[in-house]
Amino acid sequence: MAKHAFITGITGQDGSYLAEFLLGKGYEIYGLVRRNSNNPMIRLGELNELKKINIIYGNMRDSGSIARALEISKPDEIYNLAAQSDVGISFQCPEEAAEVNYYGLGRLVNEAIRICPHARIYQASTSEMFGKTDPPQNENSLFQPVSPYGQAKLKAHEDYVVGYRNKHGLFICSGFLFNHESPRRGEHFVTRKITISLAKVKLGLQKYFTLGNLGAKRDWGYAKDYVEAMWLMLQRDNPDDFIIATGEMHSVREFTEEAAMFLGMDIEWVGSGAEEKGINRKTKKTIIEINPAYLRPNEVDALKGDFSKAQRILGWEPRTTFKELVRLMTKHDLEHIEREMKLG
Ligand code: NAP
Ligand code: F7E
Repeated sequence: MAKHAFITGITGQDGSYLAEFLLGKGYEIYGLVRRNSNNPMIRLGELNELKKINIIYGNMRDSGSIARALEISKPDEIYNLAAQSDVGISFQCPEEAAEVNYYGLGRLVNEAIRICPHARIYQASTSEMFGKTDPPQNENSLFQPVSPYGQAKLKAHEDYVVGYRNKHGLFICSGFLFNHESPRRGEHFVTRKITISLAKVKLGLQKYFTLGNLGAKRDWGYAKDYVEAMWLMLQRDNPDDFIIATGEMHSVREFTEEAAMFLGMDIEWVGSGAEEKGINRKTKKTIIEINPAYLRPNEVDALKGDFSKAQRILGWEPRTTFKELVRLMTKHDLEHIEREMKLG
């Protein structure tokens, strides 16, 4: 009989890749979808097998809806991917970060203990929990989050992953995933913003765009590679926590240069601080400016994950290099925008 997987956050970037991956493994998929004023199925629409996914309306802020979803789905495995996942926005809406990212997991695990106590649970933890700790970060590194997002995720990990594993013997694992991107990444995250904006500059649809902190360094991997690690964690005999990363670190500036290079634009940086500009060396036109509105009240400077435990125990390793990731995202956005232009 097919195993049942219940995925919260199925309409997000990771949810869509995970659903695709688990369908390939023969799972029956149930996804929690919240009411939205627009079409929440945009990413899932890319999947040919969308009709095979059982959609259940609900919300991580509503225990009753979570209980109903668990009763309907009868899951063997639960993947908790739902979150207010935008770090910058979490400074402006800290209560939402706590409500969804911390209390949301609390509602889910408490209902799971009652309704499906044998279900195995994956929790989407994050490199943001390491915050100010110097790279490379591993499973034993100090947690020093600096944003309401990172703080809510850390408390969720401490109380409901480590806490409920010890107190209730729950099979629950945290994946400390470092930044992972794709053509399905939300358009406000810096990588996707860069690839879309540069493609529009290249096609003459806009003259320039603005960024915040060009010096921030991240460990960027490909989302499609990372969802397999979530599944692998739930196939083991015992629950445990794992870093999932590439072990490479690049700055926002480097990401921008690489994407521009793919589009045939060589960037020269002039000026400093808020006055810095990125200039197309050939045309001498400014294509990037700094907008202080994108600077955060508190920033995580540098993240680079040591994924050796996952490699050793799960047999997992990243398959896509930084260069390949930047190129596949930029190519996708260029072709997508060109297609839209042709359609008028
Ligand atoms: P995403 O694209 O922003 O997706 C978030 C999902 O959560 C969406 O499906 C969203 O629904 C749903 N959601 C938000 N609030 C909800 C609520 N109150 N009730 C029910 N659903 C709600 O995020 P992602 O990049 O796929 O990330 C997946 C998970 O991994 C998140 O928990 C994130 O914090 C974590 N994470 C991500 C990264 C990364 O680099 N991508 C790294 C580490 C950890 P709508 O579609 O309706 O908005
Ligand atoms: O920012 C800098 C910004 O918003 C990356 C989430 O998936 O990964 C993600 O969080 C860096 C930061 O991702 C702009 O200051 C510069 O230093 O793409 P981001 P994030 O904050 O790292 C972690 C692991 C998660 O768990 C989160 O859910 O880029 N930056 N200029 C900018 N960032 C944005 N968004 N926009 C800019 O214009």
